[in-house]
Amino acid sequence: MQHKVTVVGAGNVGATTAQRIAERELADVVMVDVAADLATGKALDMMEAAPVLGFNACITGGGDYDPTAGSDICVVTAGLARKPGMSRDDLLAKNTEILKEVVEQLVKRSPETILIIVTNPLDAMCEVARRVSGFPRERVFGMAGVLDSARMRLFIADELKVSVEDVDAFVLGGHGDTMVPMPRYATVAGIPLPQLLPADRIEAINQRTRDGGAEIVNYYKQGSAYYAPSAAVLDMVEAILHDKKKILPCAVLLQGEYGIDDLFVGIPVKLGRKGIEEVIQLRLTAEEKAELNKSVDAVKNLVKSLKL
Ligand code: TXD
Repeated sequence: MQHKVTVVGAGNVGATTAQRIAERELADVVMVDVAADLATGKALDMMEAAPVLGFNACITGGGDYDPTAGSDICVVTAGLARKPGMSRDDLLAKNTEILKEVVEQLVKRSPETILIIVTNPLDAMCEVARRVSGFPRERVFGMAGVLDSARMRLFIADELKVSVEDVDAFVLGGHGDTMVPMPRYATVAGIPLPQLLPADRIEAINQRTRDGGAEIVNYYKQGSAYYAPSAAVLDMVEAILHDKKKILPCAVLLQGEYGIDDLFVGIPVKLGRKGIEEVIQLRLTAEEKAELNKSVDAVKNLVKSLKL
């Protein structure tokens, strides 16, 4: 393949992401995990599907970072997943250590790569990756908004009994309980959502979106969502490798936009070959801005307690 994507963490999200990328023939994939045999085994298992499914991408896996050299994109999913009753923030200390080690290894071998962070707590882990890599914001950002928005789009489509393809929606803010669904900007075949549903139904969709991660955790008992998260990462990887200039909500380091400085926040951005090519500025109502500020405060508190 022309491109190489590294996925660190061969667990649920990492392995499913690797599989999706390879099956689409977007890039060769290198999986790295501290559980080296797990990564090696999953890579081989996926490759043994290649003759049946007919894809030509190569997937390898192990504990060594050397094969990651020269990666176009590195996706970081390494870390602990949430257990029931555990907040994303409980993961902070442990995953900071992991991120630090992983990002150091990656950027040593791929100094020009684009880092997509997936590990929770997402917005804080993006900040860890930024500090450790020293990368500009164009090349270090996080996946959360595409997933949260996909959930919102599904719930809208379900409510209105329409195709998911007709529904556009996005979510702003941190990837946590304070995320800000934006129904005013949601559309169904171009029709604004507030024209189609009463306020109480919209609020129910917003709340289910905020609780979307926990809803899955409660079913799985062990571990958290990975089918939709890996699909969301795929969307970002494809937008970058194909230079699509696609507008997707990502956790981006704001530098004055929305009156916020030096903090990772979920905002729609334009993704292309250079990574983040533009931060989209939306006009928010006073109420939306207040909600966003609440979400920003939650991220700020987390970042403040980072030990790095
Ligand atoms: O929207 C989002 N951003 C998210 C985030 C959506 C879903 C999952 N989200 C978070 O991603 C979740 O809370 C976790 O922090 C990560 C990974 O979730 P996953 O469900 O894939 O967790 P697993 O299955 O436990 O996999 C984690 C793997 C596992 O195989 C470990 O051995 C490995 O990470 N791991 C490491 N790999 C490399 N290096 C180090 N140090 C390391 N430590 C653990």
